[in-house]
Amino acid sequence: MRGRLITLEGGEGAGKSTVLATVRERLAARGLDVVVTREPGGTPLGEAVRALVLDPAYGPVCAESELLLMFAARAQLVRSVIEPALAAGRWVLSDRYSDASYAYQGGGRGQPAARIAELESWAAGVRPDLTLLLDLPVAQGLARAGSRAAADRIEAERDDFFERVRAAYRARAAAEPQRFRVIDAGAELGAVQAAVTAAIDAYLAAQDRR
Ligand code: Z5A
Repeated sequence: MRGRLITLEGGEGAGKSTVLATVRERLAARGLDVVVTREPGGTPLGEAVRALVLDPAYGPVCAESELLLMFAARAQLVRSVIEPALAAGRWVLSDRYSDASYAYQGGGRGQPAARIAELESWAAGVRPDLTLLLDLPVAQGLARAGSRAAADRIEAERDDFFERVRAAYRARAAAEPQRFRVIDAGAELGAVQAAVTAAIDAYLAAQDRR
């Protein structure tokens, strides 16, 4: 039986990396064989693209280049990691995926959604089965992210850019409620982890009924 692709999405400092372990453990406890990856990245080529696209030394980068680089990394990841894993019945958990392109390059940079959808269909070809959107106010996320190391090229954007990113994510979640679960990521960590666990358990229960 084909595996499932679960993605974690959200703005800066939303807590994706922090809750990823919770999701992985929940899936593994059910005996599922889980492959964890991230975007951009997850392959040697993708990690090289990540280093390029986040390095402030290359800025300013035009929106078209940024979008194509994200999909170059994604195409490689799908063909060499995601699709083989799904075909083998494994479950894939990805820290960001194509919704990030709609949010950052679409909402943030103004690239048309139709263009991104065409790239998604052609270059990626695999859509997530379940997406957990960790949503929190921009200022709160930036405060969390700001307490870490130096900002990368995209983290250095202005607040209005991140407001557009958040709005684009929320619009996608509203448009596809069957795929998205919106988690209040502004809550304290225990509450966020409990909400994430509940969302995963509900999804697994629904899979069992199929
Ligand atoms: N990008 C793009 O533009 N287009 C695309 O198609 C894709 C990506 C795929 C790299 O992503 C960048 O690429 C990203 C989008 C762009 N933009 N930037 N910059 P990334 O996911 O690797 O980088 P990130 O978004 O900067 O991740 P992040 O800031 O590390 O966010 P996070 O993983 O969601 O957060 P975290 O590391 O788990 O938590 C941040 C801090 O908050 C940390 O100190 C935690 O201990 C703390 N935290 C977490 N949860 C809580 C709660 N609940 N309470 C209190 N503190 C908390």
